[in-house]
Amino acid sequence: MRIAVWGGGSLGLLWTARLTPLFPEAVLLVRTEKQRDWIRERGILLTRPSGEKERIPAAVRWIGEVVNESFDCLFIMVKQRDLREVAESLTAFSRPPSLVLLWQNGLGQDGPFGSVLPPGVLCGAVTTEGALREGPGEVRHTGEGTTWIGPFSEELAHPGIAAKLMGKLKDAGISIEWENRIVRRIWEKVMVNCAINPLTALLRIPNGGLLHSDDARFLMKSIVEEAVSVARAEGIALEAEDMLKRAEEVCRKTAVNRSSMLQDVERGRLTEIDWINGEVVRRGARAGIETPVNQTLVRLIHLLEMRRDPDE
Ligand code: KPL
Repeated sequence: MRIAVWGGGSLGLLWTARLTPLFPEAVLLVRTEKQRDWIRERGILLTRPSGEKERIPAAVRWIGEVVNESFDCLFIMVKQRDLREVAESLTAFSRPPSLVLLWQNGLGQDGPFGSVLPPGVLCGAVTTEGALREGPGEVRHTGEGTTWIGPFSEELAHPGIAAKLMGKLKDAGISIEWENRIVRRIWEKVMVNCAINPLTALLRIPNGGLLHSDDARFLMKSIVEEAVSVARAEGIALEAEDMLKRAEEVCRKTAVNRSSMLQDVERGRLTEIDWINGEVVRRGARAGIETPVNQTLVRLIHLLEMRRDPDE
C-alpha cells in the first residue's frame, strides 16, 4: 500500500517514523528542499517518551517534485491555513488517493476538499498524542495517546484500504480506533482547544497554570458554554459540564506542556485561532447564537499576531 504523509511538522515526522517500518513504500512530503535534504541524509531522529532515541531512515520528497503520482492513502498533516493549497495540488496526482486523513486542529478542515475528491474518501483524525519538532528531521514523542479515525461521509469508497491501515497499525501496538462519529470527536477536541489554547497563549502559561486561577476557570466555563450551544445548533449534543471537566482534565494531565497556540505566539508564528474559537464564532453567527467571550479571545489573539515579526 502506497502511503504518503504530507507535512514535516511534529506529527508528520512522528507518523512517518511509525509508518515507514510497517509500509516500506511510505513517503514523507515536505515543503522545502532543505528539509528534504536534511532527512534524506540523516533520516528521522525520534526520541521516544522513555527518552530512548532512534534514527529511522525515511523516504522523503519535496512537494514541488510530486506530479503524476498516486497514493492509496494520504495523511494530510499541515495546518489548516495551508489546506486550500494542498487541495489544489491534489489535482496534479495521476489519480485521487483512496483514503485521505485530515489531522488538523479546529473545525472545517474538510471544506477545501469537497470539490477535488470523490465521495467516501475523506476521513478526519483526532489524536491525543503529543509531539514536538526539535529540528528539520527531529521529533520528540512527548506523550502517548490515542488516535481516532473516521469518515466525514456515511460510506467509505474503499473500506479495504481503511481496514488494512487500521489492522497494521493495531498489530504494531499503536493505540488507534475507528470512529464513525468523527465529527463529534472533532467537536470534543475543539472544546478543549477553545478553552485552553487562547488563554494559555495570552497569559503565557503552561496548560496546568489555568487551574490555579478562579478567573481563568470562569473564562474556560464561559468559552465552553458558548461553544457547546453552537455545537448543539449543528446537531452535536454535547454537555457543557462534561466538556469543561474534559478541558480541566487535559490541563491536569498536560500541566507542564505549552499549548500549540502558546508555542506559535512565542515563535512569532500565526496561530490557529481562526479555525478554533474563530470557527465557533462564525458558526454561532450563522445559527443566531452569541459568542462574546470566544469573539473577544479571537480579537485578542489577532492583536498578539500583529505584534509578531513578519520575517519570522
Ligand atoms: O491540543 C492541544 C494543543 O496544545 O493544541 C492541547 C490539548 C491544549 C494540549 O496542549
